[in-house]
Amino acid sequence: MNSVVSCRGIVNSPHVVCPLNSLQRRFWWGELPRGEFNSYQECITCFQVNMAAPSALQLCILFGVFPLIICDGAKLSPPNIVILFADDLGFGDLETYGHPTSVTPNLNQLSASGLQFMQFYVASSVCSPSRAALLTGRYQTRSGVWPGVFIPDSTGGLQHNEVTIADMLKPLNYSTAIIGKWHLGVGQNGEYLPTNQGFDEYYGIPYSHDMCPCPVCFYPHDHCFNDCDPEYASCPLFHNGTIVEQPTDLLTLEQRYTNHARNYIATNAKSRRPFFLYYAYQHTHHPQFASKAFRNSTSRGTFGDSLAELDWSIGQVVQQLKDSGVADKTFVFFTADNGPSILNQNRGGSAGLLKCGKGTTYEGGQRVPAIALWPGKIQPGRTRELASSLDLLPTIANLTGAPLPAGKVLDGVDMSEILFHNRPSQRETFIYYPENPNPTLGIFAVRYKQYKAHYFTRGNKLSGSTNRDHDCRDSAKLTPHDPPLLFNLDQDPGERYDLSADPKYKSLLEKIAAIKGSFEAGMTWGRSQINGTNPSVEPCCSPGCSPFPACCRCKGSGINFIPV
Ligand SMILES: [Ca+2]
Repeated sequence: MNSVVSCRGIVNSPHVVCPLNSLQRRFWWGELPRGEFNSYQECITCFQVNMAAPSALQLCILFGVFPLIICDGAKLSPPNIVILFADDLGFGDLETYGHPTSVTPNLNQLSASGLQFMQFYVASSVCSPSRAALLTGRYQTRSGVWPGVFIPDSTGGLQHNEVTIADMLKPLNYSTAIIGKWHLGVGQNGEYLPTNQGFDEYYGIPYSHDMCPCPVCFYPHDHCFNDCDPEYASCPLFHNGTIVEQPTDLLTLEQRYTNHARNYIATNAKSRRPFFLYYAYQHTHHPQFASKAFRNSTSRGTFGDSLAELDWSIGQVVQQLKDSGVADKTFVFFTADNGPSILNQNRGGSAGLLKCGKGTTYEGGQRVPAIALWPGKIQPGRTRELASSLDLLPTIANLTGAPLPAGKVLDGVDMSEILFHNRPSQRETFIYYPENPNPTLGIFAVRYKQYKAHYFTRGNKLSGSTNRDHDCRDSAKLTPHDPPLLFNLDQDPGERYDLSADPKYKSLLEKIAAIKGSFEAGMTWGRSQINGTNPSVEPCCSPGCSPFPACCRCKGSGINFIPV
């Protein structure tokens, strides 16, 4: 007996027959595959790609071995997930995005083997909210990770009732780990650390390495741009909930992070357990550091050296996936948390031809590099389809078969159409909130297809007090726009030529206003978790903390430290 079904993503296909017998249909549960199939093999392919890893039991039932489950569990297990997340890396910083002096052979290879996104957005132009949005698939305004970022003595953190990708995958027996920068709160007794947010293991510095009492610079014999220690960050290095080193030796940090990642991959691959690795690099955030092997290795200075070490590490991770025999069972996604810190000039990254950078809702603040890799599944190439870090959670849910978080409003959409079918994105819009949002002002800008409307603009010190573009400077105060500034990003990615006065765009502006109004009507602002501070929660300054950061004494804390 045959069943008429249709395949997800195949639009306008009249129908097709997927051969299911009555027993198979009786024991199938959940959504039936929809698609156009000429053979069993096509049907299998549809399942593997579109159904995103149905369980072994489901496949066995469908393809006729039920009730004897003799399928190869390794082949049918859901894919491993690896997210590689750079820090403050701009749209123009990689060779593969056009930078003339960066040295990134491994990212070049990643791009050549994978799908490179040209219009990929993060949900915020600063660290903590961007990370919250990636891990939850929800705007930071919902999860309460606003305004700004957590600092070491913040009392708050990502709330436990938020569902991270790690939380989502745990019921599927995934092993979950984060290496590197967490930046979603520590709290009293480490209550907000990753091991309380769905991750089995954590190894890293829980915030930016310039936030600790002793700021660091790089290269002992170079000019120090701030008061600094040349080789250490006084930040604590955590393994799970325990501080294992303080200050942290930056010269060996990336090597250790990378070894940890390689061992994690090898161990889980050997045990055939699916894993989720979230590797959130300290690179290339200011102040840049690198191990001795990468010092002065590029003509791009400290930023280039830091980027070169990041690139090396990514090559190591990809190589380990190959060495462990799981490269074709692993979905790898590389991106960055926000645009470049132009404040730091040539030590702060590049947005390429995009306008401004970190801390702003201009393109340079939130459009970042992104590359997806899954050998045999994702065809190499470039895409101009619109996508966001918000989309990773629903995409991973689809790939793994994990149920979406119950009772949560998601702002992401599944990217599978872009990744696997070279079809248009489900996403036509993108909403821009400022780095320091509040419910009174709300949305700053809206992208709809190739158009972007700015309702408010504001410069930011992170985009440079001396930036030649005065719109980016901190001196560019909050400015409302009515009608909103309107740019065609396909023609004008640098946001230079305002179209709003042209009457032919009147109906477009009305359409965008309706999108904005509808989104704001559906936005329930989560209670802010970033407002409270208490020095007693700062790990490195807590009484009795061991090892205590001997490089300096704590007085004040975090970014407001007072060096003594
Ligand atoms: Ca960042």
